[in-house]
Amino acid sequence: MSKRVNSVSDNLVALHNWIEEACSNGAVPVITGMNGDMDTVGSAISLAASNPNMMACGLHLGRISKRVCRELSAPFKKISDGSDLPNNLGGLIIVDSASQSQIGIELPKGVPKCIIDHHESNNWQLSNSDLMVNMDVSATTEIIAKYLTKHSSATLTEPVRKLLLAGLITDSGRFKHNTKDSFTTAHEILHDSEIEYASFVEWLEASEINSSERGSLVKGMQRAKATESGDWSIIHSYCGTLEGRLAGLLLGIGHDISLVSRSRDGETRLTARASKNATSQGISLAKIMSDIAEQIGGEGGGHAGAAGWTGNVDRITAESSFISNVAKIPRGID
Ligand SMILES: [Mn+2]
Repeated sequence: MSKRVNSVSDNLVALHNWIEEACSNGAVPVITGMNGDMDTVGSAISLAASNPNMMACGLHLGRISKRVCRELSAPFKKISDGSDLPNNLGGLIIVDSASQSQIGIELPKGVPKCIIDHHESNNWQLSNSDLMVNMDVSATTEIIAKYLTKHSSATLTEPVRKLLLAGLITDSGRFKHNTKDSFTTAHEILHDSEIEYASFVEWLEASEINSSERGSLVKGMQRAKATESGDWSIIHSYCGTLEGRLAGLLLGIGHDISLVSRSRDGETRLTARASKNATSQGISLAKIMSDIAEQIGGEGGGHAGAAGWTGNVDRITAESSFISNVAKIPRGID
């Protein structure tokens, strides 16, 4: 049986108690999702800053996280499997990951774990000593920001605030698909800080896309095809890199949904984005991606407006499955 608590402050108290206990028993790695996006990395490093027994670690740093960590000198340990974790473990915290496969390493057995996440659904198996903190927020850094504000305000240094804000800005698509509560969290992060918001956003979004990547995005746009699927319009394409970026660019054209696929070594990955209009009228990409996993195998999930799937079928089969799942959803009135 897992410990489940409901209200935000109960969740934060439970989290605090879990952390205190785990850190008194040994080292507590804070493990990131393998995509290494700014939300998972920002969450891990900020939370780890609240106790010397915690350390942020993970398989990979994404493009933005890598630059942000370098420029803020934020401590992050790269690991390649479970044997890279310390021996005297007091617990394991996993941030912003809906399943063990999303962190990409095998976790040691019998160690209490705490999952801090905001995905709609998850595949974690919890035991008695485990804790799940799942909140309906726009970014996991929001949960960490709420936790630090309440239980460890001294941890909110300028670099920690920047990491939290960076995670919130990127996961909410620069405050385009967040709940109104995110503004309160953003205010709490910025309140009493020296951060100048506009320059911070500019710094965060400074593009480091090289010319071959730009070429690949242009090709991806040239290959794009528009299709109607039931009540919905979809624009889809494929590329070899930066699928999320391409999906975002394609959605800007104005379709309900954008879909980008990528195939490599027999593995196909789908990345999709949906407009706010589409999600409020019935589209949940998270649900579609997990339905695809049930139908053709692999693993899928995410959020209503941004989700992904990975599996071992060819690109055409995966795309067709996505398109036919979309066709089944009636367009509702929001
Ligand atoms: Mn996230």
